[in-house]
Amino acid sequence: MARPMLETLVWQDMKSKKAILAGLALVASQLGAFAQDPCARFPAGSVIQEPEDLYSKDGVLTVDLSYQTSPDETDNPKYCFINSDGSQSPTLHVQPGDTLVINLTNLVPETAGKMPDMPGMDISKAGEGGCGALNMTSASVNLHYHGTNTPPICHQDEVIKTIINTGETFRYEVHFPKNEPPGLYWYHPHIHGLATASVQGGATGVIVVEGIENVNPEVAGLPQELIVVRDNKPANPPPKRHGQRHKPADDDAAADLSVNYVPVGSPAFIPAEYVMQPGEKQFWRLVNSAAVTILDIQLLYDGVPQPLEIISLDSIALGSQTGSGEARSITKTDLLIPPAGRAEFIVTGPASTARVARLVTRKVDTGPGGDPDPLRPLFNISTSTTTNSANRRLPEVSGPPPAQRFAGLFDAKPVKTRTLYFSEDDTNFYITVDGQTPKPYSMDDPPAIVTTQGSVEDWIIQNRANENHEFHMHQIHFGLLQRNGKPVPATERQMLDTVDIPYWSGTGPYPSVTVRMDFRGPDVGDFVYHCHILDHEDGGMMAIIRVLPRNGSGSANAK
Ligand SMILES: [Cu+2]
Repeated sequence: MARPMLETLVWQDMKSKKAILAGLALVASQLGAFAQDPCARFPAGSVIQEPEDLYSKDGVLTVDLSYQTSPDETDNPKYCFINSDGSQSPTLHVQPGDTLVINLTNLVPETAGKMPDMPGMDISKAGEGGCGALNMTSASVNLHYHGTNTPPICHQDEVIKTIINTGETFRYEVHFPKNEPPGLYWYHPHIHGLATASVQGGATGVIVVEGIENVNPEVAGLPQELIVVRDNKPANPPPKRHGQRHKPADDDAAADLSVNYVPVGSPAFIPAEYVMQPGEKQFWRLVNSAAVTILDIQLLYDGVPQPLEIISLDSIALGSQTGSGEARSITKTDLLIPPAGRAEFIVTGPASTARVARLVTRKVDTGPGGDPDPLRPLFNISTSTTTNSANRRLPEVSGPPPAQRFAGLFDAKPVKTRTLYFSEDDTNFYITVDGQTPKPYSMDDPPAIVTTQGSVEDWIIQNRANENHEFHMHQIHFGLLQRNGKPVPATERQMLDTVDIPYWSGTGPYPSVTVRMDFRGPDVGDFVYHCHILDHEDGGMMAIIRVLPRNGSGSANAK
């Protein structure tokens, strides 16, 4: 869709070599700032840099991270995870079967944040049977290993009762299963009530489970580029729309974006900069680490949408888990990526004659009650015949595709069908099992759903609200069976961990997805599902599921 607003913007055109050098100088000058400000970010218009890469060795990756904060120029708090060498949000590379050890020290002072005020929340009970600290403060932190199929137990991927307070160090020892699908995952704080602030503050990073070239050999040997999109509070946010229902201005943004910590802020939307060889084929691995922003990415060369050859969504390579196990790809010219979603795709660089080449996110219609997500650029692409991506190439194929973690799921017989729905009123956000009474999540809630290990269930998830919501399941991926009651064609079947459900117009059937839940794996215990627009989650749109061990013995979470 053509948007006049974009055409009238003054785009930073850094196509000339001189401009690129100026961009690099900006980055260099920023290195000085990094020394003083732990959560320093790049200036607008900078060339995007990849985060530091850390690799496991002999089956273990050990990282010492500190959680820190500093104010941005409008006094909003930035948050960050700092490696012991001073780098921010390193990318953690592991192999299936590896152990990830994170010694996380919370250096955020208790006075840094504002304690959320949420109905139904009883902080004193948060520590019951707790893990780490017993009480939550405005500076509390923990980690969720988003998308990983790791155990929901203390010191692994447990977010309900894990609290790490100021001055404390907590040891995570997360065991990745041997059949963890190779792909893109991410880590972020998950303290109920503080999730939006910490994620919008920027405390998020990427986990790569290695080996995607064995799942889909098409990417073998290609240069890879990690693109981490985050959002943050704009300097002048539009009025909060929940319960208000006013029409936003066309270019209102509920949150500003950044790409690898290069801000793309309103109202100028100055894009970041990326350099590649003309016509070069690359494998882009994009994480939507935004707290509230739905992306609809599109690659435009002189206004013409370019093919995105999509290899993987939410860490599951297309075709790899949904039948024969044969990987496939699908080519699209735009792709909706919910907050927390990941997309890995092959692109071909622009010709050297291209005037303007850029990755944008298109306007998303989030509904009359939704946060505005306008059209805006992410980065411009410059071409250079001297840029070298050789050190970023994926390995060649080294073995057969790994075993399917979710084998046979689409042919399995569900033992139960449940209906859940998103709804909201002027104060709260809810996700409710149909038949139960809507209530905002409280940290001492009993499970809303109890099931048994070994079962397969179909869940119909409806949106009864006038804005989009994003269903996310912890611990397991689900198979997408239907949208609005219409089956997804077998050739388009996909496993996901986060899915967008469009808003309800107020009349007619509720928009819905039907997903197949797979509780056949080893993970039992209590974990959560929620909307991944994080201020909805902070506002109560979350609930607990309990998976009882199949033998009833409680000997849960064997690897
Ligand atoms: Cu939501």
